[in-house]
Amino acid sequence: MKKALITGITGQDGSYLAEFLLEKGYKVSGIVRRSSTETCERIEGIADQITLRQADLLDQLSLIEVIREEEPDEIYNLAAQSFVPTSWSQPVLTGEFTGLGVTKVLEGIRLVNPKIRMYQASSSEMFGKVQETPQTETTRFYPRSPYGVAKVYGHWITINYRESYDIYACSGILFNHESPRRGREFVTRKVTEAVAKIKFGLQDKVKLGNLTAKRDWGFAGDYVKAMWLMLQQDEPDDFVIATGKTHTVQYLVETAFSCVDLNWEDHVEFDKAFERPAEVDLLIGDCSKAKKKLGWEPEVNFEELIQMMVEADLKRLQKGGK
Ligand code: NAP
Ligand code: G4F
Repeated sequence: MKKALITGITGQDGSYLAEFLLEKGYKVSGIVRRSSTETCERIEGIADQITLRQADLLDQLSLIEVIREEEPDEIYNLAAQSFVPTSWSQPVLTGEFTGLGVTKVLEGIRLVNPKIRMYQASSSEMFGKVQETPQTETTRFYPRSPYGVAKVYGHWITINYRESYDIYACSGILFNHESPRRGREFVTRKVTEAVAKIKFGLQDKVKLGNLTAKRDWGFAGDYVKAMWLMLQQDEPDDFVIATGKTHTVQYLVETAFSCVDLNWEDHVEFDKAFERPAEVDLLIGDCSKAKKKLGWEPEVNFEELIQMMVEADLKRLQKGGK
């Protein structure tokens, strides 16, 4: 039985990946950081099938200890401060979690067992002010947020450990991916949750920032499969994972409101507070390499994704959920 260790198991991707690996027959363990409140909502359904270990990306020894005791074959490093606006208000913390945290995981592997395979959660935010369209594995990075800058560091340190120590480490450059488990502050979930509340008369307006930005949005459930595929190859490599289609935030809003037959213009207000000091205007990925080498393709399209998220939020509210 193969063993996998997931950092960020309580997050959106961590929860889908844990379910995917359990189905593949893995023994799955995950790192959680100490909290005074419960953070395991997304993994409640699999709680009895996984092992949770307390550690923190800021604490090198805690990572080494968990890696030594769990003896994983594969480590998926998904933990990060992942919300872009917070990276301006907490740039140092973001650098420490999202950037240096990667080195701490890699050091753990180097010291405990360099044969462990490692997946690093890189991001299309690294392309920022895009230098080429569509973006591929060779497109030059131009990050536009402290988060994007930290991810560039994490990306290159992963490649550096691969080349310096012959560690099987891969970096997945994943474009935006969403699901009903997406954090509520990200724009897709903010909109789908607002649509459900407006439909039930629980609120009337939703305040948003820039509606013209374009993103390549896919389904998180599809994207975790690509993470696993990257660690099953003969040689480690880096891959863009994307749908190859891009939409404006406004189109997202129109699509979500149309799921419940409401006119978005009656309910959306612009709020400058949600604009960013520097915006990423356009992201669209070319995942030809992943298609060819991993046999990976996205299965859920954008409209299906938004429909799935709106329906999940309606259902949750109907049940009187949080
Ligand atoms: P998420 O929902 O925000 O989850 C982040 C996870 O990291 C949570 O489990 C969080 O734990 C954990 N974490 C944060 N700081 C930590 C620390 N110091 N020590 C240990 N754990 C810590 O993010 P996601 O959407 O699943 O994304 C997963 C990864 O992919 C992230 O690295 C993100 O930057 C990257 N990524 C995401 C996307 C996307 O569109 N979703 C695209 C490209 C790359 P708590 O539950 O305790 O907060
Ligand atoms: O949903 P977002 O906050 O995601 P963003 O900034 O693209 O980052 C996500 O994707 C990255 C991959 O490219 C990940 F690495 C990262 O961890 C995260 O998962 O914002 C999307 C767009 C932006 O252009 C933003 O300006 O939506 C625009 N937007 C407009 N109004 C808003 C809002 N974003 C948020 N969060 N809230 C708004 O009210």
